[in-house]
Amino acid sequence: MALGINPGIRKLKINPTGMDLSKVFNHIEALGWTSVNTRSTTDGQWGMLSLRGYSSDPRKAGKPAEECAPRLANDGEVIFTGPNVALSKEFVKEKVYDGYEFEVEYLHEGGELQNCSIRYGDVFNIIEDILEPLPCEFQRIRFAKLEAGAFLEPHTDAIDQSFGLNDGSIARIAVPLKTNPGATFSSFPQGLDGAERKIHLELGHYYYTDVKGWHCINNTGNEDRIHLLIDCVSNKDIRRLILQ
Ligand SMILES: O=C(O)CCC(=O)C(=O)O
Repeated sequence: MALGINPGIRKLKINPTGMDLSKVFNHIEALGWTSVNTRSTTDGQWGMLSLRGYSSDPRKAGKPAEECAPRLANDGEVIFTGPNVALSKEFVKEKVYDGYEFEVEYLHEGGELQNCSIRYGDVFNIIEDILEPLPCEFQRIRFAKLEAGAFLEPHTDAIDQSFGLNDGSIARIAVPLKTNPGATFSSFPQGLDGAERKIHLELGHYYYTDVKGWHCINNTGNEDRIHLLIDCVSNKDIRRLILQ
């Protein structure tokens, strides 16, 4: 049975992490962020660095276009007609992502799922402690930076069919590693015409974020916001943690 549950955003009952991550941030700055341009961000305002993904190169945070195969929308409309179309930036931008301008290279990463070269470096060992309470295997694990003053306008990641809570689907957990009160995550559980549910994700806590639904993020603070985005492979234990 497909799980029709749409929990939007939920705080998980896991004790928040409270470690000093300054060495991690310094190291990431030295390695450099990979800029992901969207319609509302340019020139590194939205940046990624990968610990696990489809390349050993931490700068390659994308996933295979095959994850975004053909499917039908509820009203019967074909909303993504095949992997090759993912290579058309225009189509992805205008027709599929509806507001989220994915870079072609970002979407079309071709390798096997693997740990990136930096994952077990001494500096990042500390991140393993953050992952430890999550009872599941992992797909991609990324640091994501939203610069001070930047925002991602409302979008859905529904292009990626792997999101969900059924066994084997992907549940995204976000853990704020650096944040400020002006950093918010908004979800629109009834769609864009419905109410906006805006919350600040607290430092070190774990949040399930339903990125298949409409959402946007904002950083009106004076400091960058850095989240660890953990793509969990759903199973009954992680589902229980999310839905309890
Ligand atoms: O950083 C986040 O929590 C969400 C990022 C986001 O909007 C996305 O990956 O689609």
